[in-house]
Amino acid sequence: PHPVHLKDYRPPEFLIDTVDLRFELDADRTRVEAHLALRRNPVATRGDGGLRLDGEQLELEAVAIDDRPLPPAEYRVTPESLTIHRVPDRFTLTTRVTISPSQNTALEGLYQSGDMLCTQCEAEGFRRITYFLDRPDVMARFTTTLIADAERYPVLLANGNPAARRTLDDGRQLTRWVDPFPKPSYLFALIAGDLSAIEDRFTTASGREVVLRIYVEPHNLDKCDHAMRSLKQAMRWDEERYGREYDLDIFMIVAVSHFNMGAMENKGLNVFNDKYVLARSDTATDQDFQGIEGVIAHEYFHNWTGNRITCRDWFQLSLKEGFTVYRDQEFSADMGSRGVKRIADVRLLRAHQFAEDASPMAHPVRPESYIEINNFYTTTVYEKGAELVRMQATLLGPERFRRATDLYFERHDGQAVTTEDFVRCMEAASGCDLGQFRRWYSQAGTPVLEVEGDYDAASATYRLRVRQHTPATPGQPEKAPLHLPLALALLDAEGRELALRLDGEAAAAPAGTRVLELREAEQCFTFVDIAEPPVPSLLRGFSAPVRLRFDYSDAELMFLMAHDGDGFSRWDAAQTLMQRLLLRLVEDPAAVIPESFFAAFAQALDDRTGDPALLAEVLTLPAESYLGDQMAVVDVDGIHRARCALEQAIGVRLRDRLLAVYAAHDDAGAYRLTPEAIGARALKNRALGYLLAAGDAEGLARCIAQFEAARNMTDCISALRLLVDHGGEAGLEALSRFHTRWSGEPLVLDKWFSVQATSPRPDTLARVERLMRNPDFSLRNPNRVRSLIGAFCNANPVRFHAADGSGYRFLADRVLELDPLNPQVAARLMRALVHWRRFDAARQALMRAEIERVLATEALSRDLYEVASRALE
Ligand code: HT7
Ligand code: ZN
Repeated sequence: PHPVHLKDYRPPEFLIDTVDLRFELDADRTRVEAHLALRRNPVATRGDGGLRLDGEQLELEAVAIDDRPLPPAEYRVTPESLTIHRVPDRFTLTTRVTISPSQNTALEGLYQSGDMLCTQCEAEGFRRITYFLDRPDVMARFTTTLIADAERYPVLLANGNPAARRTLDDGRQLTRWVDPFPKPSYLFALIAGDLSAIEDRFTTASGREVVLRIYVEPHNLDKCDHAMRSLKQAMRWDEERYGREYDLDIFMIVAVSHFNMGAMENKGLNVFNDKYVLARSDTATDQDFQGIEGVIAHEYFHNWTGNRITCRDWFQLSLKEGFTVYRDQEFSADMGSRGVKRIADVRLLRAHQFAEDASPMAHPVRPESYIEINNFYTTTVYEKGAELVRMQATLLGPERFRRATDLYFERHDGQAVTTEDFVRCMEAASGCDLGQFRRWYSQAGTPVLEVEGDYDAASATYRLRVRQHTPATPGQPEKAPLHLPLALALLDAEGRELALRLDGEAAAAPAGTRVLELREAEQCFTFVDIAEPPVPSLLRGFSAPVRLRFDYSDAELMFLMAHDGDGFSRWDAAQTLMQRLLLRLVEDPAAVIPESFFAAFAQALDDRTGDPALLAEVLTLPAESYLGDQMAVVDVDGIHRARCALEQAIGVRLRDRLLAVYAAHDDAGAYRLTPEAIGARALKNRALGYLLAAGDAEGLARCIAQFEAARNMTDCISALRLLVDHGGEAGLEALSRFHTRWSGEPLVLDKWFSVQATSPRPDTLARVERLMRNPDFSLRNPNRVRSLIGAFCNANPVRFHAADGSGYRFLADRVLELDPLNPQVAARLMRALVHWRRFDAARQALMRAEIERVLATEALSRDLYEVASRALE
């Protein structure tokens, strides 16, 4: 397979003004007739006079230009294209093809999910529906006519506003949708099914009425309220924070059970993995509810950042994804607890994006080449991309950032643009020079900031020396210094923030957080009038996506953990402290856990005034994978042992406090989804976790009682997980009861699979293999694949990395089985092996052998080939 390069981008030779699509829908054989109004692009260089359209897995029946049917000599069909040898400068092209949704297991293009038909076109799925210029810089106005059996598919949806509906003479139903906004083909969508909807209305800031509908299978109608609430909140928020109104008469969301990713922002018709729509307090956890709020908002926000203004080419993916993730993060921060949201986002970034940067898959936020674009929907493009927008917002400040986004929306509405266009707007509206900042888009890798602090009592100054460097990544051995905001405060002995004045400045800035701008490989900042040695609170709010090194003493970390006014930094201090202790225990299992650590933990547990959600985060040990990321060679077993030992020690030493915290936050009342109630559940379940890790009998009794009495899924699944990991027979009994109770709810069954797949019990792989044969398991459902195979390989390090290589063999076998069915999901699973160089020699050899075995297999998909081959680079 050949790579595509950013440097080869050329404007399209033809543009498409309008698209008229007519579908005769049938699960086995759907006919698609397309009328495209094409014209030569005046700004493109003229080619050989012909027209090449993308098309895959299409059976071509007829092709005509301006109604003249073309004989086969005038065109050529390959498995990937239709080329018409000679075309006029302006013409209408008609094609008729047939496709088979029921045979489409890749879930790209038009496919069957349960009993309904649905589409997924991003990035290049539209070419599996009809011949087209399937690239994002070709924006056209679409009209879609859907014809289908009225009983099987009473609901027929497409993008835009409804325009017609009638019954045909043969009894079939016809529905027409017109989308007045030009859009790229990847935003096309249609749905056909026997669906029910909840309906609401939204009045936009300028007074237009919009109908809102969420379509689901009828039995799920009672699980849509949270999604609808989230949608309305997102619509209001986008008006208030960005001045963005919705633009069609109707906004629709459809939940489908078979879906490769989370959701898709098709114009006016968002299609969702049902996991991100359906929630009732007894079936969905607090995390599920928060996930729905975030994803509903994310897809809605795409209407402006992605749809009205789209990407020129797929290298610019972060233009829409980075910005939209930033927007959804800020939305969720405003809806709930800002500090806790930031912690969750940074946890994700450090766990996945930093690891990606340290792997052979490392790439810049704007990649330079790809074989299969589906492999570049990565945490670097999404989450690091969001950090780049966040840093620009920090550097500009809120007012100038708002002016810059206003300019972006005004200047580029209706266009397909680049990340460069975005940065230009940031500069033009603010006067900031972001010349050096642009490097963040093209330079891969996680920068390291090494900071040293030096207090001089005689001159009452505090000097910070900051050095930055970025480790080499594949294909980028040399790195240049980056422009970044370093937010910090200096704290006095009571934890108060000092007023800061840099040497040479006329006046001190008010006490609080101050943002320094870094540009050089090494920079010094001298603060004056500092009466006593301060404790620096660095990288507040995680102001830049870097690894910070500062040689804090344990006592300083405990001080920050207790006193830092920035919630994020308080959590981060606790993480660093626990990480340090855990890594010491990995080196030396007999190392003594200092009394001061238990004291700090106890002090945190005793704090009844703070935000329980934040406290739950502070009291959470760093994940095994994150600890591994801090080691030169990941010691899988040592890390697991150390983490279990520390959990157990906390459970034993702080037993009474943990029981008290549990009792204080065990709310038997009605389920509420407030930040306080969510925080209380998180905290009590954290406390319970430590008690069970310590084998505490009373803790176990509480856990069993919680499982039996739970009326919400958060408490139920927390208890189930603890019982499976620590409860012996009680765990087996609980699993069986859980399965019986929830056998009719696929999303809840996914949890049942995951809990078993992520258990550190020694027999987990055997159990996972057994579960593969369970009648509820299917390789054709991506949610099920992720809940069993994905969970085992990505969230159970100690069992996946078993020293005998059984986990690696299991993964490679599953990937090879899955690849012919669904390459996108297979390639994603394969990523669990790409970090092979981080492990000891024996594991490296075993992982490498499995990657080689995959690569040696014939007829691999482009998706899987690219991941497997890059893994060995
Ligand atoms: N823009 C979407 C990305 C996407 C996708 C979604 C579902 C299935 C396959 C997909 N390929 C790419 C999702 C988003 O970021 O909003
Ligand atoms: Zn997105």
